[in-house]
Amino acid sequence: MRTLKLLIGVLIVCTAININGQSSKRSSLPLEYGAERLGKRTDKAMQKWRDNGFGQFIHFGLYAIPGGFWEGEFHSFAAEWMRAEKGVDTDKYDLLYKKFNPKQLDARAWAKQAKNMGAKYVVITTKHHDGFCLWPSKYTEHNISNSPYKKDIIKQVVEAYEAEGLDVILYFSILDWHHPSYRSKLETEDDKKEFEIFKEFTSNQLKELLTLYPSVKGFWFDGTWDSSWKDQAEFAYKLSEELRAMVPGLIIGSRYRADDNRMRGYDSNGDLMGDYGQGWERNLPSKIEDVTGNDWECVMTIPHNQWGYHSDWRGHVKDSYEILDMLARSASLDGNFVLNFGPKADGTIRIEETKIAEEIGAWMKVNGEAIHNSGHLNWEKQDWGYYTINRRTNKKYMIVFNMPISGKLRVKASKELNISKAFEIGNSDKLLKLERIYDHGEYWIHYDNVEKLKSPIVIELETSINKNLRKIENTKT
Ligand code: JFZ
Repeated sequence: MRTLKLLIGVLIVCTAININGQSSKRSSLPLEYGAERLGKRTDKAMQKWRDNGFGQFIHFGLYAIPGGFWEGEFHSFAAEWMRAEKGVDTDKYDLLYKKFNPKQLDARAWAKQAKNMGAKYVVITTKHHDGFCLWPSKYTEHNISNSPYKKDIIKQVVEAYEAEGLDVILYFSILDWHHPSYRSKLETEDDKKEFEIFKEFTSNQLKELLTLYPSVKGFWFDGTWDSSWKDQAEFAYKLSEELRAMVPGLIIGSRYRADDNRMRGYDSNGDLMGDYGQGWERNLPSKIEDVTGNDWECVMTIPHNQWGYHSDWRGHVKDSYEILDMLARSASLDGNFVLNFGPKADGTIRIEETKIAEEIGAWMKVNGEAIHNSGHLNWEKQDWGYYTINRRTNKKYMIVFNMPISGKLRVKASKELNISKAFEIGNSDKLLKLERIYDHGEYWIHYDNVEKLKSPIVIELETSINKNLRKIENTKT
């Protein structure tokens, strides 16, 4: 009897420890295919991705030919979705490959433009939902080598961008409207049989891409929302392991796969799957808590919602300052920002995008150090803009988008630091007036050129350890 009591007692204690142990970590349903890890990856490849900060997206494919108009009719929805639009004959659409001939494509010009814009990586569509491949895939006829253009576009892009020192990430849509074995739902035995064929095709294509372009840094997966794919937790997980083994350091975002319970993005325990949050599409977090301690990336269009080329951008089209604001906000919240370009069917980049790339580039040339390698500084946010801190140099920046008409900028630093100097980036000779509100870590910076201001400025702050802090803390009690 006594031993039984003892046993029960021990059991209760153990259970309590177990419960406590778990609750201090997270809710933890046992998952075979949940998050790969908790928290950020710490390896060099991921560090590089994080430090890159700013990328370019390219959506290029057959959809550039209709460019938002099907047989003369305007379609307002995303141009790259044309094949799925009402009234579009899919057989006719698929025959567009016979006209795909971007003769003026100059991948080196694209790469130079991206570099001058300040981008450090590119994400390029190898295959979008329409299934047309920009590389000569062995596994489908529906690829670039059967077009009049013939030449491998992915190879050109990889070579050109890498020659300019940019990293390349391959966009790949799992969803494939062209492949006969693709199914969105697996309702019958036949569906399941066909989808097995499709899974093998997908695996083959992904391995083919890494074999042909082993220098790429990752995959940007899309088209993973159908229930047929959500059923494939084990397959998808194992496939990603095979791909990671082929290219050490390979980066895969959270949009790739589902867990044991068909949850995507975050697994059933609420933990991020993949290496970074991929859910910030045309949308940005507003505070650091929103990103739950993970790496993340925002992908953004210049017009409202057009990724592929649309010849008639209607509605609000963002200007370069709006885009820079989003880029700065992303850096300030520890995320990457990727700006989309949709080249024309001839392979050139439209004038509106070129203008934006040049304007952003001009600003980045002066101020890029506040973006690249830079991340969150945990000082209380002020209405004038964003703080960033350079992870390499520890330099602190104020990216000022909303300069008050008074030119007076409030700064609430952490009490551990003194701000000793404030100056506009690249102008360290001309110190800005710095008013210190004694002992509160609070400052006012006076910017006296407000009427001449033409674009957002970056103010660099020099700080030193506040030696008086102990004294201050002691006098408080
Ligand atoms: C997808 C594609 O359908 C689209 O054509 C484009 O390639 C874009 C980058 O990705 O669209 C999505 C995917 C996910 C969300 C929204 C649009 N989402 O998670 O909100």
